[in-house]
Amino acid sequence: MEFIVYEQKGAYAVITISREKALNALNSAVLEELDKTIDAVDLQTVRCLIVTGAGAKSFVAGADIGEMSTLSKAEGEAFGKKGNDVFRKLETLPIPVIAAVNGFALGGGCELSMSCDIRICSDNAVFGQPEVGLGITPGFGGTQRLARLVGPGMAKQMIYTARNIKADEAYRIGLVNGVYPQEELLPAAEKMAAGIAKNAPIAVRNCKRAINNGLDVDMDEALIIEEKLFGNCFETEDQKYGMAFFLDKNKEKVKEPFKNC
Ligand code: DAK
Repeated sequence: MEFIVYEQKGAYAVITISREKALNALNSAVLEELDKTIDAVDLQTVRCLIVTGAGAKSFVAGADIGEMSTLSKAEGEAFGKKGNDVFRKLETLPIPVIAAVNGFALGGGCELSMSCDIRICSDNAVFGQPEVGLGITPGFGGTQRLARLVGPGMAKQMIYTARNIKADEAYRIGLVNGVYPQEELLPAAEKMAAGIAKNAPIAVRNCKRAINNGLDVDMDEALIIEEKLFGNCFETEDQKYGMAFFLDKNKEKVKEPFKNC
């Protein structure tokens, strides 16, 4: 891999997009490598994933404008599909994904962060969808995911004006869950990932599915999705162990790690 660093740290793993000289902009090669890296995540042992960018300046400064500038209509569609497919793969990955946004998250970078379950950022982070200033629309799901995350009014304002927002504003509108000094960002993401990884993995996965799938349908259908995934937990060893541990009044007993089965 030239542009992706993948590191598994116990029960969680970190994907670092590493094309620092172009502020980690996404060209076809980066997207291809990201795709292969996601496919290779060992879902038996990795219970949470972190996505971040290399360096202290940028998460991802968007799709590669140089590469895009010469695309034909057909090539543009193929490029858009590649990005959409990779981002959707991340969004529907069974395990939770945390975006640790360590600087610029513009265009495709903002869209990449929005395909993750949770976003936290450094205090120098900048978010924006600058596409209309380049003569295009957001093409990696920005019109859809931003409106779902921050509401249509705020999403429309950000997209129509192409105005970038800083970390504090991203926090205020609910685009990110927390803001940290740069050097504390990755440790905070890792602490969160380790905390998630400690919980019953099948239950966590079912929560992700219930929330994601439920948001696409009406409340009656959504509650049925939840019921089925709730019921599914009762076929797991982890549910039996988790509840038995709670009911066991022996305070000396130490909780064992969940077995993922
Ligand atoms: N693409 C390519 N190179 C980029 C880049 C980008 N998005 N962003 C930065 N770079 C490169 C710069 O060209 C520069 O390269 P050198 O000149 O050193 O070779 C290097 O990174 C450092 O950048 P700057 O010198 O500009 O650094 P500054 O600190 O002065 O400025 C900046 C940082 C982030 C404010 C600035 O670089 C900037 O405005 N970058 C562009 C941000 C942007 O507009 N991003 C959105 C791209 S549009 C589609 C699907 C998706 C998309 C499109 C179509 N289809 C469905 C077909 C997505 C579109 C986008 O993401």
